[in-house]
Amino acid sequence: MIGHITSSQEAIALEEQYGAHNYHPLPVVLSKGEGVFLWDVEGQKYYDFLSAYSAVNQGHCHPRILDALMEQAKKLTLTSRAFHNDVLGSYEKFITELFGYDKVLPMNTGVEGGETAIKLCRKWAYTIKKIPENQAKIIFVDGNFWGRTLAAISSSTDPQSRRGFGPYMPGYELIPYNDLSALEKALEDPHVAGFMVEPIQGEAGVMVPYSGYLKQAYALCKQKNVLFIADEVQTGIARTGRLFACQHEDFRPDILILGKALSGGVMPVSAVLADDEVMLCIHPGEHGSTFGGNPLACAVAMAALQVVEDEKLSERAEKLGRIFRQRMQQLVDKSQLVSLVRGKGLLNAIVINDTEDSSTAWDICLQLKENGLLAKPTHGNIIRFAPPLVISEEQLYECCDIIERTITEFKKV
Ligand code: IF1
Repeated sequence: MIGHITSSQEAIALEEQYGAHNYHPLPVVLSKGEGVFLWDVEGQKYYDFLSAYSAVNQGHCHPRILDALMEQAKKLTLTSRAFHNDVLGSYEKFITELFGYDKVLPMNTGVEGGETAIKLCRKWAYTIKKIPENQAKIIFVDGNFWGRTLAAISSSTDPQSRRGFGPYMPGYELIPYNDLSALEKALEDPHVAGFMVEPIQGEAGVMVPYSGYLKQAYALCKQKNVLFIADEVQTGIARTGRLFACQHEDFRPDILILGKALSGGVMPVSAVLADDEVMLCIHPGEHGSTFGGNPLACAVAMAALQVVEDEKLSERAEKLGRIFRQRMQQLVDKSQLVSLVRGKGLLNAIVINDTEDSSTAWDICLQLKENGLLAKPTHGNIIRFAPPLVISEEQLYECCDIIERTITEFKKV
């Protein structure tokens, strides 16, 4: 095979030499994935507890999703939207009925979903709410993360994401997360068009708002004719124990953004769902992308969503997530090193009790890797644990044993 890698060391050296240095990965080089497992170049097997940031909820290389990919790939992969294709309409019907919206705007990456949602919100503001042109404001919360484009980092409160990339997108306002009075105050401004928020903040460290925050925030937005935009790129597709996380509080966001596991991790597929009043504010030629809604992505996404339904991945995430947090709570109770566990469904994190040295979480992840489990810290001393939702109960217990043993035996170097 062209450029066949024969050792992890060789792979890392090539990336160091020829690739941009925009990541600092854990020192492991993966070459095979199946279900909850990954294998490195040397054949070492690992449990995947990151799931590519919740993009492989259905497990690596799910056979039904791969079959859909290969079947469609042999027929037609891309037409652009200059022409119709014979898969898009069926996919649009399927996903809008599954999630309960009038329409979908198909894109590719999660951040394109966010950009699409903000364009829809602004267009709705000028067309329907009659906010003066170029005066629409979007409210975001501290700790938000919705991607790496200039519009996305313009709302970021994380210096690493934001610093050195100015000037920034105007028309944004930041308020504290999980603080309804701050939202109520911000909504007094008649030029506010939308409030965009992750139901659980993934990158910020699996920050779970208090029960009722999301629903009450939605109610405040409704009172002020402001669109509630849910960024469910990471929390959606069964990850938190529901098809999408807002369902925990029984409300429908005005705009729902999906990505990542929408394709089961086989290719970038994202989607923005909304009802006609919002969606029809964008007219032909005002938005889109070369690959948005391509037949390959549509076929893959339908299979990926069908797997979520048929394998009851939401119910599994709910049940196994409770078991996981119970086990981690036992660890919190007896270990000095872990101060708390938090999460919903199978999106969880532990907080490492070491404020001085933020490398402790990293060192623990290195040890977890040696013990056969792959995870990565988010900001500071927080380790996110998010296995594929197809993990079995026995495998989950085995992984809890690995985590407990690693933490208990951990010695700072
Ligand atoms: C990286 C973080 C996670 C997301 C939410 C939109 C997007 C993401 C809630 C954009 C993407 C990815 C990006 C990836 C690592 C990962 C990540 F660490 F960056 F922050 F998951 F937490 N909304 N998150 O989490 O989707 O355009 O990437 O498809 O940039 O390193 P995307």
